[in-house]
Amino acid sequence: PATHPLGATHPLALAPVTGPASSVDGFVRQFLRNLNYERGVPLSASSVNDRYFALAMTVRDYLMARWLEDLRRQRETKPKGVCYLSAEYLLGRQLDNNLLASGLGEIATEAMAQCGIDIDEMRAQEVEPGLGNGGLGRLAACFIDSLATMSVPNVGYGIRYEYGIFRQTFVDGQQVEQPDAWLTLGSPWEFPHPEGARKVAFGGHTETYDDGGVTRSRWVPGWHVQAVPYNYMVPGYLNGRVNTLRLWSAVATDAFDLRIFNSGDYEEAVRAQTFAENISKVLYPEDSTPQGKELRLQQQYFFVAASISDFLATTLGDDDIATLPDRVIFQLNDTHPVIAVPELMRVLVDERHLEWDAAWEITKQCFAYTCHTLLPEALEVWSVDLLGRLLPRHLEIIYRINDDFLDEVRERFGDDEMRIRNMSIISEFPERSVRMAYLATVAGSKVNGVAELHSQLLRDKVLPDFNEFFPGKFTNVTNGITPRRFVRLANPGLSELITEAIGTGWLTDLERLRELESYAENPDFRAAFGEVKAANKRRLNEVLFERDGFEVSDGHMLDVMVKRLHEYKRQMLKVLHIVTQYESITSGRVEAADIQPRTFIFGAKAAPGYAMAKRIIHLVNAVGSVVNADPRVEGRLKVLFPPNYNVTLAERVIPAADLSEQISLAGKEASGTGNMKFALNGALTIGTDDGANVEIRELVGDDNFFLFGMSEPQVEDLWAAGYKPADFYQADDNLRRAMDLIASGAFSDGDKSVFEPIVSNLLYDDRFMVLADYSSYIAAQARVDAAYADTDAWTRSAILNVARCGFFSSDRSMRDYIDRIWHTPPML
Ligand code: NBX
Repeated sequence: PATHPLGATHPLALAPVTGPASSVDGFVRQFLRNLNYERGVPLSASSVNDRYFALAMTVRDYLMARWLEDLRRQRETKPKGVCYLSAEYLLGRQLDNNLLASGLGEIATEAMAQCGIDIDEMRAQEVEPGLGNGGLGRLAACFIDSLATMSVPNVGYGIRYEYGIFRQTFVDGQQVEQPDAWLTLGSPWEFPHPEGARKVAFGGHTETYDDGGVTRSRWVPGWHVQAVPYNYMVPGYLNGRVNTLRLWSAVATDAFDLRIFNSGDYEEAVRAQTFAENISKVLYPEDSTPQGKELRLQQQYFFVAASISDFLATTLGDDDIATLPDRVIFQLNDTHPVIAVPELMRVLVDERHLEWDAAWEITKQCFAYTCHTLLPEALEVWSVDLLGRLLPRHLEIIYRINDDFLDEVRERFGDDEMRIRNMSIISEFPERSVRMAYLATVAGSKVNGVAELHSQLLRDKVLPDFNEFFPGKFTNVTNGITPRRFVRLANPGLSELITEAIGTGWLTDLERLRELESYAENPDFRAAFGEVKAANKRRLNEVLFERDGFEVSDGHMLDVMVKRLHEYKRQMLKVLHIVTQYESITSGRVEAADIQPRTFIFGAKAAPGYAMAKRIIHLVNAVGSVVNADPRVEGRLKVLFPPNYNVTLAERVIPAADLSEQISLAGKEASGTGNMKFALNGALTIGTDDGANVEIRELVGDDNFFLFGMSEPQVEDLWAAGYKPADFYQADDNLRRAMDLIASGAFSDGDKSVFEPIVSNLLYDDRFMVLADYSSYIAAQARVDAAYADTDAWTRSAILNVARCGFFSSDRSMRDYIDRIWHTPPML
């Protein structure tokens, strides 16, 4: 019998197309087959969506044999794999990514041309799956790309939200959220498997029972939902590997449904169905500030319970449960999936009847935890009341874990009640609740921060008692980004230039960018590099004109700040800089001709309930309207705020940028990953000594980085000394003028009340010390202006940024996780 990867035993059942046989003719044939037989339309009557689907399916077909082959080999060789548990995956568009990974880009373009189809129109048809808020979700997407590229067995587990991150629009400069109905036209990339559904329980009560002389606990749930898996291919870059992303969708169970339906209560039946399906309905748009909502806990438990059950059923199968740590490591992407810890304990103890201690030994080896924050308000807690209602058995298990843990603490440190209180997984104030980060730390084999500084602060400031108690548990893995999407796809011009200079290996070995260092001294290379940047600006202008009607000025420095709107990230500092420039020119103290022409680009969504963030968005738009309409600064200052910043827009904006704004208060940004994307695309950074900025600056050198602001220890000292922002306002004329201009109503048609809360907050509270860092920031911006005037020297620095940032490949991050945390060798 044939041993074709598709498993065909009949010679005629061989796959129609496979990798090596790929040709333009073959691609056209398969495309038309998909259009006719899968979409059910002839080419002549096909819609753009039909053609997009048929194209995507054709790419899928090429990857399919590899996918099945990888799954078969994994079943056979039983390697240890990584199950990445993440409530968010901010994937971005898939078509180009999958064309690149499969090496089909040129063939597909030619095949479409032969069919009279513009492949760019196909690209534009794809709605990006925005199943994440920002950095944390995008990091997960980069990591699964790298694992596939490195041939490491991995399943990414998450939630198939029907609505992703909201679509942002502006009405009179204010954010208005629209639902992101990304599935309306269907998605060609997903494979639903209703037969693989897992049943997830909620509510009810617990009881003990006698099991042949052994007293056991069990959970008697109150209700269930079905978790239906949708599989997505995660192809490695040109290596013939395809991993899996498995996202769960909630549907009502038949039983639940039918019972009520048969009782004649139609409305109640439909209500029950709606209730169940709400669980995967929408992504929570809060980034960094958890809301403690019941539905959110339902989402968390829903996807981790389904994932663990799925792994045990489909991968561990009948193998001895004690071998679980040899087969899997569950990586917890922040605390959102931490309920997986008591869930695995419940399965091991209640269902598989392991002794508690044996189960705990297994569980500890199977988890590791990544923390992505330092903000105390971002550390997730669940009230015992809510948790006990929704997951009563899990609450009991958490109490037992805590009791055992605190016993150990007492054994080591004696009855140090203060320490016990501080380390307890259960906190008593302001209400009795479970500290999920503590639970993750106690259970995880390792705990990591996401940049050197962050990991250090985690050890020293956030979890010092745990660091003392668990020596060696804490480690750092600095974040990274995938160079396939964020350099090769986003910046084809630069990619070509790099490949011409140093050959092709750099995309999977990003440290090789070092070889570009000598090219920084080559005038021809600098000229070509400058031309690529100029071309990227034109590409951006096209998109901004098309999507937002913006007219962009030529020859401007592009100064870009794109990231979620959060006070700690300090978009307000950027606003104060712009207002200062504007005020100093319009008041005649500075000649417009004396400053570098700049276009400021913002991109930022605010959580819908975050009032201050929304006000800041309003202010940015208001400043933009006034500045852009004022002839006195025409050709010198421009402010653009395209709405709905997302991965697709990032891919256009970042390669065009000259200046990358990374200006958080030191000690607040865990890492940042946008900072890495900008540097690798040849922007210079103006930034604080925060997150991964620290490592970027160390690598690119002080001459190629604009550092400003207080260091983290200086921030601490100023707090300790008693920070009075008004003193800074009084002491700095420029700052006073900028603040006064905002307060005067100059950007709100004379209405002083509109932005008063922003001004007051800065003057009398200013948690993130915007005013304290203002003068240092303005001085750094003057250095930026001076440096930009020497175009050639600027370009040289930009090239050195690219050459020296290979460290920030997510392939390197994955290697660090593998070596220090996972111990999962690649499959050969
Ligand atoms: O994670 C971000 C950090 O702020 C960045 O510094 C870091 O680079 C990035 C990747 O490590 N955190 C983040 O994006 N958090 C969330 O998105 C988030 C989402 C939901 C939620 C809490 C946080 N409930």
